[in-house]
Amino acid sequence: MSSRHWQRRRQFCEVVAHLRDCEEFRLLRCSRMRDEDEPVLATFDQEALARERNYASVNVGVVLAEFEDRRERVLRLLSALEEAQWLRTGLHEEDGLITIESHVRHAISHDLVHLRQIAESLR
Ligand code: NI
Repeated sequence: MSSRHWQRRRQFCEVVAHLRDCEEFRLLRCSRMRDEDEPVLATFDQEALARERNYASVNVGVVLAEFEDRRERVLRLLSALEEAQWLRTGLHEEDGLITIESHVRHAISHDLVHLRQIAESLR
């Protein structure tokens, strides 16, 4: 297979691994906002994580399954929330005061950015 093929395949793996890790943080942040009063939510260094978890050489099937598992856990958490709990807050290190709701809205546009990126890499 061509080197361009491998290059695109690697990019795809990296994006999926990134989405998996974002979902892991999302789960943690949402559950902390639900359970604690205005927790401080630390940012994470995406580049460092990519190196540490070796995004470039992951098994895409495994990573997809891990993403799915975390996404499902986030959805379970969200669907169990009472309406008022959507407005529970956290203090995000970069974005300041956020709510579970605003965090989820942000997640949706983040998904779209990366979906577009994947679609383009498949052209
Ligand atoms: Ni991203």
